[in-house]
Amino acid sequence: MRINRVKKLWREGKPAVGGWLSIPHCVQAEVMAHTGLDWLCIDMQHGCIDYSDTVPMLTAISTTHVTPFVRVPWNEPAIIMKVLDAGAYGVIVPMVSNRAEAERAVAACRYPPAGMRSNGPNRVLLYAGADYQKHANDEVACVVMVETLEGIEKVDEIASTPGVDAIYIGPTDLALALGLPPVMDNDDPKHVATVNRILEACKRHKTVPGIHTTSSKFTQRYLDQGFQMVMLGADRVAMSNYMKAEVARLTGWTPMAPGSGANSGGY
Ligand code: 3PY
Ligand code: MG
Repeated sequence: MRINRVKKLWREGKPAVGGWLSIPHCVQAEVMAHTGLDWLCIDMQHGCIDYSDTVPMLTAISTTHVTPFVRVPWNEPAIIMKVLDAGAYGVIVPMVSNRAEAERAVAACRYPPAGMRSNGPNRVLLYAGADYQKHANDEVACVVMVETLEGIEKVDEIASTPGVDAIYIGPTDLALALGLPPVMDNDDPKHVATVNRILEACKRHKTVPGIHTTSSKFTQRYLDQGFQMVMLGADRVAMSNYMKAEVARLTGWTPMAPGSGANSGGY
């Protein structure tokens, strides 16, 4: 089986930096896969992305050495198994709040006896190789998000759940859970303390710590703190920021007022 390059980096104690795909098309997925990142995540939770978009996006990513992840819309075994069958090498499961929910996510990612994943790999056999089922339980990454109040309180039981490879912090849901505005790159002391609390729990249980950002400044900060799965930038945001900055550089021409699509989020 083709190895999961990101899990190899984690096993070696190294970090992996990734990007986020919210636009439902294979071409921009391929463009993003040529930017030097270790992994890309196709966002089926908040991105405008459906299963029929996800499959060609996975195919586009597999023209490179970038490791493909999918954030599923919810902690549902059916969609977790279906994106793995199509070639995702890792899933990111949103809003996991306790041990039972973490176990549910793990079980969907692992073939018996470790879990309850149903046999039926399709496109992943072309990407991974014919011996996929033999090694999938070790190579597939099960990443659960901690971003709710209950999840913060129960972070130790989540981080110590067998089969959970990484905990990924969603900074804006985390902010809402703390009663703060949903700011992505967040300097609020309460937010910083909670991020550190989750990081420490990950270190205690030898689970990979991960977090979403929207800038190299915060990506670097979290890498320096020891996070090993850090998201640097999303396709939609990169496109929007770049064009707005270029528009602003021109003189002798009056640009139209930007639409309300001006964004501060990381999706
Ligand atoms: C959040 O900010 O809540 C996220 O889920 C980011 O991916
Ligand atoms: Mg979230």
